[in-house]
Amino acid sequence: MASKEEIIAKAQESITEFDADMAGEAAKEALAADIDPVELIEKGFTAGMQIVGEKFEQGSLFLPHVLAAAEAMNSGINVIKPEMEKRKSKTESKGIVMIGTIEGDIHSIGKDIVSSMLSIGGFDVIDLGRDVAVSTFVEKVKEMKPDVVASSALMTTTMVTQIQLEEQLKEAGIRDQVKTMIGGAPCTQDWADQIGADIYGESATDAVNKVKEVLL
Ligand code: B12
Repeated sequence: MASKEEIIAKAQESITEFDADMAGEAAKEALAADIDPVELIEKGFTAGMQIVGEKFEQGSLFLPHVLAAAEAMNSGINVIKPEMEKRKSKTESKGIVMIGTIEGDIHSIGKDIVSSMLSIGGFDVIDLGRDVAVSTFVEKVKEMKPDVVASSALMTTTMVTQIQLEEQLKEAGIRDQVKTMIGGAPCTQDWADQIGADIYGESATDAVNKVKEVLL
């Protein structure tokens, strides 16, 4: 049987080789070898996507490659999702987190990972999907009263819309009833401070730790 390092390397390679079948296989092998799904995602799939992202930025890979890498990532994650669900804390819900990718932005991979990790961490997660209108965030917060509303932004052009979310929650008179969390590659703690968001999460693990700090 392949070692843990080999399986994680295979997961990474499946993304950089845009190979959805290989990603599924690596995920199955990881489950069989009892490798922590969180580690497989972070050190395998996400690390692979980072390499693809860098090559895309340097101009040595193009959009179809990125799309194929994203598909490979999804097929790997789909294999381990049921296992992650099983590991979900069986204790009472630690709180409700509503999450979505902000209006105008269709990047969903990072948001999906954050959402899975929060769910494993024992939170009830309401995932609104991607390209979620600010008005939808606000309506859903009114209706479902989550403890945290989290927005993901992967582009400098869409992170500015996180300001509108802060403002529209204030206009609706519900800003003090919910904590706001932001994340996604261009976001920083500075940005969170500037726009008045309560929590900034750098990664999925960081998001879970910070939500725990604030709510528990
Ligand atoms: C994959 C990808 C795509 C895929 C997305 C598939 C999908 N279903 O998500 C596709 C091919 C569809 C795509 C499309 C586009 N993309 Co694109 N894409 C990427 C790429 C390569 C990787 C992003 C990714 O998934 N990373 C892996 C995940 C795991 O990491 P992550 O998202 O950062 O998430 C982690 C943390 O940030 C954090 N996190 C994420 N969300 C949240 C939320 C919260 C609340 C918290 C706490 C934490 C958190 O936790 C996650 C896990 O640890 C990046 C490059 C890069 N280096 O980021 C470009 C990038 C984001 N894309 C870019 C662009 C320009 C586009 C397009 C406009 C391209 C085009 N010309 O058509 C379109 C966007 C259209 C739109 N309206 O949104 C630019 C954005 C530049 C900018 N303005 O800032 C980037 C930076 C590439 C570049 N340098 O040009 N893209």
